[in-house]
Amino acid sequence: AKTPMRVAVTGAAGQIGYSLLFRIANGDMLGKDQPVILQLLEIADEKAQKALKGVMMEIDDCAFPLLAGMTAHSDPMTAFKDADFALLVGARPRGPGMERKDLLEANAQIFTVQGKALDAVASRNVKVLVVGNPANTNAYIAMKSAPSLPAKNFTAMLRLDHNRALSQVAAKTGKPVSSIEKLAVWGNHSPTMYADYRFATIDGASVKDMINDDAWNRDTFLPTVGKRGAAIIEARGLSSAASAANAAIDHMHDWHIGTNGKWTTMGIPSDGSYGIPQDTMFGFPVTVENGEYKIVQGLAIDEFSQERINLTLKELTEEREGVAHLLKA
Ligand code: NAX
Repeated sequence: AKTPMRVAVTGAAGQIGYSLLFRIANGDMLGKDQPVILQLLEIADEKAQKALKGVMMEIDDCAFPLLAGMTAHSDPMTAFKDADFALLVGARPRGPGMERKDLLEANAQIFTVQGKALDAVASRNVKVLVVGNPANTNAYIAMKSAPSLPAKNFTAMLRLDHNRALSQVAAKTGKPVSSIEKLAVWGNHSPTMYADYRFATIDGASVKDMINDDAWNRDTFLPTVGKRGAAIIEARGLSSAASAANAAIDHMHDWHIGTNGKWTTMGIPSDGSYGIPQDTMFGFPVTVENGEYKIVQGLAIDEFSQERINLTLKELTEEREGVAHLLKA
């Protein structure tokens, strides 16, 4: 039998946690032959810790054959100890009257502390996924706070946007989601993200030619994908949770297992590709092999796409500048 892998999850008693943990313990993330140990972090607050205990009771009651251990934590230094994977889901939500700047700063503090803790105690090969918003900038901060870990170990979740784009393209073309290849989402996990089906194919045929409607792309597709989170809050009264958990599972699964030559989207520190400044945590089309992602190179960027990429990059640059003073301290 395989040695158990340690999976740390923050915000474990939250909405996304409630969908995510059961799927990890069920083997959906690392494979049906891979035992896991869950190391769950919540804030020290008594109510949160009690809620976490309740979730753990339910996980116990599933009697998952792959679950080799499970611990509750309020300190990232113990929660991240020897972690092979870290899913940073917990974040500070925007409170009433809170400015974007305050939100960025509150989260910058959380992700500085967690980045330092990962740096100190996690496996040197830890694969980190930041889900908590603003996800790209939080991932950037954690990465910068963990100088002894390779920068490439830090990623941000764009997979929900990617999956949303897939399902919109499937609906528009009337083809199954599973037949769509070479789709990608560029940039920030925010309404500025640029979902790009210019290179996508279905059974080898060009999706762009099949749809052949630039107005639909600009006026329907991009706003639908970009504002999907808001549409779900409006409909459900709560933000997306099961679909977010599913995307986190997909992201980590593909990073660990590989994509078999197929494209997916990950938010990763830029290596300068496509003119995105080094270290910017940016959604790129990637393939994954042997646990290493690689940016798909050589894609033509037309004028419309360049404008979109510039817009989402500008937002990320502003977020990064907004927290720069905290990283120097
Ligand atoms: P919830 O508010 O239900 O849960 C968050 C949990 O995190 C709470 O239990 C809270 O106590 C905990 N928490 C807060 N600060 C913490 C800290 N410093 N250490 C450990 N735990 C901490 O939110 P939920 O709906 O689960 O969403 C979690 C995050 O995901 C939010 O920031 C949300 O904006 C973000 N999302 C990101 C998405 C993406 O695609 N990247 C999509 C879904 C989601 O909106």
